[in-house]
Amino acid sequence: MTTYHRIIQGIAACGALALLPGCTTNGAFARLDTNHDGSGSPQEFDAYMKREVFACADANRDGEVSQQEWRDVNPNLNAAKFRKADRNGNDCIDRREADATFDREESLKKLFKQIDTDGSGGLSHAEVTAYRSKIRQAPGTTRAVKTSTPPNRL
Ligand SMILES: [Ca+2]
Ligand SMILES: [Ca+2]
Ligand SMILES: [Ca+2]
Repeated sequence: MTTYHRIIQGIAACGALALLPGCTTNGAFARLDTNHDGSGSPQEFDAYMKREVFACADANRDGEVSQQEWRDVNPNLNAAKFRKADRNGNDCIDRREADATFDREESLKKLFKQIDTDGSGGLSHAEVTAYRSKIRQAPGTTRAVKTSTPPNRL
C-alpha cells in the first residue's frame, strides 16, 4: 500500500473527509477557503488538512496524538512510521511533528493534485464534492468513517 493510500485511509478513518470542503455545507468550504476567493489554494488546503486531521486524531484534545489515538484512526499502525514521526521520542506526536511528517512525505501535495482534477492549481467546490463521493465509494473506507467527530473547537 502506498503512502497516499495510507493517508487516505487515515483521513477517511478519522472523519476528516466528512469535513472536506464542498460536502454539503458552505461552512465547511469556508473553513478551507479562508480568503474567500471561491477556490482552495494549495496553501489553504495544506493548512486545512493539517489542522483537521490532527484535531480528528487527537481524540482527547490534549494536543498530542498517542500511539493509541493513532491506532484508532489507522488500525494498521505502522510502528516504525509512528516512531519516525515522533521525532523527540516521547511516544506522542505533537502538531509540529505531525506537520513535519506531512511535509516530508509530501502527502498533502499529492492529495491536492488528486482532487484538483482540472489542474487549475485551486480546488473548486465541485472538485471536492466529486472527490468525496469517489472516496466514499472506495473499498475499505466506508466502514472507517463511523468515527466521524467533527472537531468543534476550530
Ligand atoms: Ca482561497
Ligand atoms: Ca491526544
Ligand atoms: Ca513527540
